[in-house]
Amino acid sequence: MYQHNTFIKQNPDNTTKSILKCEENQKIWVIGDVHGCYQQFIGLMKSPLISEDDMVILIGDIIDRGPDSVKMLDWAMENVNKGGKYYMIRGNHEQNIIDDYTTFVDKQARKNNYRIQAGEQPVDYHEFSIYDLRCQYDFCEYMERAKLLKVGQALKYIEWMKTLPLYLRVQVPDGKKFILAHAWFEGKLLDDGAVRPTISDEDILWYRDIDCFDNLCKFDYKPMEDEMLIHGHTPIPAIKERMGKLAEPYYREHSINIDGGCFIGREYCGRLIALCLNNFQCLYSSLN
Ligand SMILES: [Mn+2]
Repeated sequence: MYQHNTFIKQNPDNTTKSILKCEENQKIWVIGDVHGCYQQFIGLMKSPLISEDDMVILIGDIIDRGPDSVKMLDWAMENVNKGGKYYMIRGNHEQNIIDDYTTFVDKQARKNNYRIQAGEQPVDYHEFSIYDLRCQYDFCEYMERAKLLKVGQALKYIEWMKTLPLYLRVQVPDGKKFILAHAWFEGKLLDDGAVRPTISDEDILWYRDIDCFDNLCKFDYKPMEDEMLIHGHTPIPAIKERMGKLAEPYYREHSINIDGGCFIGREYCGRLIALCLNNFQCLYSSLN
């Protein structure tokens, strides 16, 4: 079941006017789905091509599948939105945990109400096992591995994930604008320069442009023409025409997929991608 109540609305009209701009000498790098591949991510960040003043934006899904979800979360909480260098948008994997937690709290709060009505003491459900969150992916296993065994210990991560926006607009010095969203975006540019999404929050996080045979399919949704869409979500090595080739960004007319499928490993053609929006230069993780 999908919960919409936890989504961030940029404002009551659901429009976004703000655009993240970089300085003349600054570059903007966008990083594809990291999925717990902390080593590859840190390796990529050490590249001399990413200068100290550049901006780095993570496209969502930093957790699950790969080996180091909790390390990646600790890193992101420490760095994202601090000092204007690192930014991140929300992926469907972050959303899943937010939803699992919301469902859990609703249920436990209801049970506590019954207890109170029956004259019993409410229980502190944050003391419950992390597995009571019934995560759809493998977040609980990663928490257990990091010896974070109680729901309460996941709370700081979940609250932080709730602060991540669903999409971001950015602009490079030559004036080119981009929309960054985890899976897809379709929107309308309004007269006052604001953008309003014309697809659901769910589609922004989940939409896939390949069919069940891994063929690219026609868009149900057209990306905006004035602001190129940068997205992740669908591992490029899974796209039929790219199978057997080391992952590189997938360019379409108004969109670029940068999910290199890092977690599947290099032997299956996965690697982490960093794309520079100023000049479309690419960097790749080199670890297995
Ligand atoms: Mn992903």
